[in-house]
Amino acid sequence: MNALAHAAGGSTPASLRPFLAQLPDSFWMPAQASSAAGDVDTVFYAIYWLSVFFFAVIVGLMAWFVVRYRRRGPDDVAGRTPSHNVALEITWTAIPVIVSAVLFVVGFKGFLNLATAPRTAYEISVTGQKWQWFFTYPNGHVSNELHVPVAQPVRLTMTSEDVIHSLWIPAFRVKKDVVPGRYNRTWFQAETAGTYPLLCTEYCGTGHSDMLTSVTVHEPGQFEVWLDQESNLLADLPPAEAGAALVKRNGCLQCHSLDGSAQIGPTFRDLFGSSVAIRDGGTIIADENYIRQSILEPAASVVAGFEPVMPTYAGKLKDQDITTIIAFLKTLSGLGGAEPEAQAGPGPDDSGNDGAAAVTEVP
Ligand code: HEC
Ligand SMILES: [Cu+2]
Repeated sequence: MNALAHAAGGSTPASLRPFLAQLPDSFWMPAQASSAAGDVDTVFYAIYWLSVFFFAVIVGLMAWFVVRYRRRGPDDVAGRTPSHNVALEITWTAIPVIVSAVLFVVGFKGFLNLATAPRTAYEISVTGQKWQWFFTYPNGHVSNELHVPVAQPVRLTMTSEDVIHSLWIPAFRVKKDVVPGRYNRTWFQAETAGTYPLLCTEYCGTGHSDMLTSVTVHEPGQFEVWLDQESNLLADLPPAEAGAALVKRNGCLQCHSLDGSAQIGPTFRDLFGSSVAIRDGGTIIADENYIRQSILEPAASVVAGFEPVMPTYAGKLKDQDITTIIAFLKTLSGLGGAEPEAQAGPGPDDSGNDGAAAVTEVP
């Protein structure tokens, strides 16, 4: 498979299309794809059928009494009715107490189970950040989609860079808040290989709903193969292609375009080597150091006309990654030597590109 397509392919909406139709789903519920899903659904359906039962009994009796004891004429006077019945009152207190106690015990056991990962669990760190997820595997590999082995407990240790997020994998019946300044944990054991949606259920900010990605459960033995391949994927590619893959994979394109149009952030087209107007006044030549600083400390020099909303990638992108991204950005302004036609026809927002290029290009 083409390596670039491979790197980008997983995040296409196509992999999320079977949102409700991957395994045989029930009327209410997505597929049960984890070891906890069956228990969670049992409690759900117990509460559901209990509610249906009592709804039918109470509303049915009410309707029947309305008809049966209706006033039949002007002379129909209400008779004396008992105001007290100890046996009846004990019954209608005891039954709900027993029912809720049973539900509490079953629910609490499930809650403890979901909160306590087996000691042998495979650990993946999760970081929520406006507006995407980062999953870090024990070998240091970082991905935007979650990949896990089948039939093996996986613990997620989760924190947030900014606001409260909430990680939800409906098919696993797993949901937990991801809070800045602390580590929350959850775990699951996926039972059925496949791809399932993973989303953020925190809806207090504009972009949480964009935090829709997927969890891929690999067949036995395939997870290690995947991790190995992905971790070495970039090392095997020419730097500019590896940079292109990283830019896609890290969500840069949510805010930056490649075609010259300004989005939430400035376009990458013809950025390298240009002179950038800074909000606090002055201009900076977009050389390697400027790009590196923009990625690690975005607030250090904010581009005029844009808001300082870019998240820092410090700790997420290694120096090697940044070097490949720079190599990719060079190809977008014709300075990497890969696209001579870009040099011939610079973009409309080109600002002194050619002059700066000669000064800043470093072999
Ligand atoms: C949430 C939106 C967002 C994401 C995601 C994002 N950026 Fe940005 N970026 C911005 C904004 C807004 C600016 C302009 C304001 C500033 O300089 O901080 C910017 C500025 C930049 C600049 C300076 C651009 C210039 O014209 O001078 C570079 C380089 C850059 N980003 C690279 C990246 C890379 C690489 C990634 C991915 C690893 C990325 N950005 C992810 C929003 C984003
Ligand atoms: Cu979120």
